Amino acid sequence: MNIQAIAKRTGVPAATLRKWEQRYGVLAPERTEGSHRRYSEADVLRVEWLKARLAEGYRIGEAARLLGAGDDEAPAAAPEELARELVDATAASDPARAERLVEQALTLFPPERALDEVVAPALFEIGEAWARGDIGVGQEHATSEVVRARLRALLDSRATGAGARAVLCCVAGERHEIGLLGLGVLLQGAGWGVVYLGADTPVPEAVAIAVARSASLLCVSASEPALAAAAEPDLDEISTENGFRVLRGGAAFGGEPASAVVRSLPPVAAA
Ligand code: B12
Repeated sequence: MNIQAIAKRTGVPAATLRKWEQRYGVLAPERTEGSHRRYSEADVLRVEWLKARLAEGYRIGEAARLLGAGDDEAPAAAPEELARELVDATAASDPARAERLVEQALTLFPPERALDEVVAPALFEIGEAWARGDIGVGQEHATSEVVRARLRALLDSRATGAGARAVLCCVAGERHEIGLLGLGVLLQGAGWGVVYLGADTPVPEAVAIAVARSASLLCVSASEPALAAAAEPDLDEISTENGFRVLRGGAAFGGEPASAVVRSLPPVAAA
């Protein structure tokens, strides 16, 4: 689209868009042969994101820095580019940059896309690089912790949803909780009240909380096959009389993406 079209879509005047591009480097539209600017949908998202920051009281220079448009850092827009940069930031031991990239992904894209197209592929690649010995466990921890903290901050335990509640936990011994946190964010976005118990939770403890909170859903995550197998007897024992459904997920339970599972759930009012 041309500059008039993006100005109309976003409500930001054309002159301001040119200034943001020239002074702050937050937009990099392609040029036609006649040198006219051509903007993409990703540019629209960036402009809307910047507008939202200005409405919160940020100055444009500060917002541009948050977006990663520093002196030597061209702004990244496509999810696969952000994923690649997150792997690079990990290999370069730069958690501040990793944090900016995760923030960028979660603000520029809806949570499903940020999780499926940035966070999950980047962490997968980081795990592969760790297994090959190309990156150290400290570098992996630094980025995982940035992601974990950011997703945890998005979960609001006061948001009780439309009445339907989901209790989320990892099985006993299981410390891989990022997938479960992503699931929590998506469930919350779909209107569920999320009770997040996190890593390493014995199944009977989670069941007791699900009963006490009258939950409709108990979501259990496992990445390590041995830990999933150890939890199976307790999971099999859960009575349907408790009134909640049990969802198993994570690599050791088939690894279906949380986004697909959340999409397949009935609307929350009916749950
Ligand atoms: C980050 C990470 C860690 C962190 C976790 C930090 C945290 N707070 O979560 C720490 C450092 C703790 C860790 C520890 C270990 N890790 Co680790 N880790 C990873 C890594 C790099 C990323 C995992 C991740 O977060 N992925 C992103 C999320 C989004 O994906 P996901 O978990 O699969 O979740 C998706 C779906 O499965 C689904 N989902 C998940 N849960 C649920 C639940 C429900 C109900 C539903 C519906 C869906 C769902 O939704 C998500 C996507 O939408 C992977 C690399 C890889 N290739 O996976 C290795 C990896 C999983 N780890 C591995 C290993 C070996 C370990 C350790 C044994 C290392 C060690 N020697 O100590 C320990 C085990 C710790 C334990 N007891 O759990 C291996 C596992 C090999 C195996 N057994 O198959 C991997 C594959 C690395 C590798 N390439 O070898 N790890």
